[in-house]
Amino acid sequence: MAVKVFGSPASTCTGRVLFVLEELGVEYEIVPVNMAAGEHKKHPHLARNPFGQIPALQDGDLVLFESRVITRYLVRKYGKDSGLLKETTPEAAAAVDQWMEVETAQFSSPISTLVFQLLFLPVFYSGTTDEKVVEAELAKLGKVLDVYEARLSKSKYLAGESYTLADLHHISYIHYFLTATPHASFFHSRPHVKAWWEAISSRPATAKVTAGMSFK
Ligand code: GS8
Repeated sequence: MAVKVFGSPASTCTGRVLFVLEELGVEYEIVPVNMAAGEHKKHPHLARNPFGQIPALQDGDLVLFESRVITRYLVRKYGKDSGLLKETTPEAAAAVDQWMEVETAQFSSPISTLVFQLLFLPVFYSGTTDEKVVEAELAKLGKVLDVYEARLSKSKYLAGESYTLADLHHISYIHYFLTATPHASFFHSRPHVKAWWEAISSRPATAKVTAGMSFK
């Protein structure tokens, strides 16, 4: 039976789950949750995610929420040998854990705020971008990307020489940041970050999912 993903292919967090399913070649079905109609805040979705957010995953009797937890589950269940978590030695696994944590703790906040201010707010909520917030978050993102530039000058991917979930977790927001904001130079002006993005965005699994990630 195919795995069910409750969400929307255009959503950043749903995308995170779809990238892994495509990487692993796991059969899946997307069950749309109509956020405009508030379906995410109602039964039956609240039984899947009590916080009323997308995505959620159903695999047989198991129901899970939190996209970064779902990705790890999928690798452990369907892709032990994929190298996406490098659970071969404690040291290799720690490198993946460290950069996954950096994505959550350092990278996600500024880039998601920027994508919200520059794309979601004007497009969905007819709001006005707050330029002061944009300026402050761009400064924070720049500092994070300086650390990435230094790291990626030493290894091709964040956790070493092979692609892992640490890289994959970044894709959704970078995709929207580059396609829907005027600040692509933040990534393109840092040569190692640029090469890293080119490597991860050109993977067939990435390209297949990002083709469906658009709000236009
Ligand atoms: C965040 C989910 C989330 O913010 C995860 O799964 O990684 N930490 C969680 N989902 C957004 C859509 S962005 O893809 C959402 O459901 N927003 C509606 C809301 O919060 O009401």
